[in-house]
Amino acid sequence: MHPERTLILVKPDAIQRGLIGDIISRFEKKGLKIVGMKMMSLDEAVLREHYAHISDKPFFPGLSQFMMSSPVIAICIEGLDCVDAVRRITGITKAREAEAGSIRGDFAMSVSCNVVHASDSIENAAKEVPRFFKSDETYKYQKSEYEHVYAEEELEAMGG
Ligand code: IDP
Ligand code: MG
Repeated sequence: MHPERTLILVKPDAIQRGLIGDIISRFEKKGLKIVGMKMMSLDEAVLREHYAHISDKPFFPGLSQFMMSSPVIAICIEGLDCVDAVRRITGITKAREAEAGSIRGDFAMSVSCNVVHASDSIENAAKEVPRFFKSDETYKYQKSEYEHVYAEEELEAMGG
């Protein structure tokens, strides 16, 4: 039971399709805290780094073009064990097979245009948040709904 931060990118297909609000709303309604959010354009250098694990795949140039086809919305989210929680509500990569109720399951059909990125592990989240957010672009604040989102011992694990 640990407080964590994770990175979301609302991808260009979601920007084009008017899904920004719906996607952010899913994270808010889950009880997660948004601690950073901005629109930004990605370049090849950041995409090569961010997608290093797939940069040798034949689909990588197309994926890169897609990710640069419009700005994205970067969101830093905080919550108890939230890396895993956010991956669960994101759904699997191939969106047309993603579980109904997940963001990809409800909003997308493609393996590539799958509306959101979410960090896949605590280690990667720790690298990805600073890749997209300078230290003064994320915030610490009290969220009054927390007393209804978490139990006492969970609030203590969150640091009060
Ligand atoms: P993830 O986003 O579910 O973590 P990754 O395997 O890390 O999936 O791949 C990163 C992104 O690369 C995917 O979200 C998707 O946009 C794209 N991608 C992954 N596999 C394919 C593929 O087979 N064809 C085209 N694009 C892909
Ligand atoms: Mg991934």
